[in-house]
Amino acid sequence: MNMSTIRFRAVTATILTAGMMIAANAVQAKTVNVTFTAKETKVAIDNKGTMYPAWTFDGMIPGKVVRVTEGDVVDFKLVNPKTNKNSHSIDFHAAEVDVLGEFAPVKPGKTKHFKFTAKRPGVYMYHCGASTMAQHIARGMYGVIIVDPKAGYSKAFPKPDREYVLIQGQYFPNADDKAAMIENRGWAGALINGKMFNYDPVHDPDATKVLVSKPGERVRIHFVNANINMPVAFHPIAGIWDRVYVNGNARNTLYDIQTYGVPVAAASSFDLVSPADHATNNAIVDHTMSAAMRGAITVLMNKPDADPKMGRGDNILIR
Ligand SMILES: [Cu+2]
Repeated sequence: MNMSTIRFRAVTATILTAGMMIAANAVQAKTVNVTFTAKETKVAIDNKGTMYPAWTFDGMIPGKVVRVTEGDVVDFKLVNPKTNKNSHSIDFHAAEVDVLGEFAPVKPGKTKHFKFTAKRPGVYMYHCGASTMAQHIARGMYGVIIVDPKAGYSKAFPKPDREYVLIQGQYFPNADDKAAMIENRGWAGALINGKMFNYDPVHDPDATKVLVSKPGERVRIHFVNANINMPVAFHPIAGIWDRVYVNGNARNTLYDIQTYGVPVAAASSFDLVSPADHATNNAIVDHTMSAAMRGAITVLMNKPDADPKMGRGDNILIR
């Protein structure tokens, strides 16, 4: 057997292996059914229960967490009940489709149905894109879709001990002033998962929830900037980001970062590993002071008796 034969055989083997891998992945890929119902309804935007005339997906700010695996087909339906006053739409940043097709506005009484394949792993914003978009996002129509890599966890992308979703938005008390939203005037609060100081009993006596982990655990925060006009300076007070996965993708990993800038409509994943030998606390903030002091502070308590259910399964976005 001469060298060119060996090379030919090696190439053939590689092609066969690649073909088998594609076949295996095709079997694994699944269809995930997701339905959102647009709801124009009042929701609490602080821990006191101050009500706001929101526009939402399914009555919640943010909408539900959508989680799929790279290669999956998302079979999506948007229902806009005829009781609503406005058209609404969906814009999944994880979808590569037609802005005038899949993402087109849906009138009250109509339903939109389409499919897309989540081809690229990462953490992506979704939002309503109906006009005026600034108002539809400011009033609460946004959320996150996580596309886990089909390769799974690895040394380059270690399995976290806990995961949390934090989505930041801007609160405009005058829900009808579209010009103010576009020009960034009059915003009065920074919402974390829909509420100012949602997980910060230090600054808000009405706050009852915090994030928790055990000392030394790897905590992965999936962070989305759903602001209208403000970039976010994402920083863990009393800690350092062990890794930042830009866009939530391990191909884009940064190490040992104090503060990472997240532009509007972007998302990234952040690993924090607390000291293993004693209990500590972190305050995860938008270090932009106008946002921090208006609500963008989240307490993470790292203590031995941390609730094992927190930061796992359905408890990654704490309502
Ligand atoms: Cu909308």
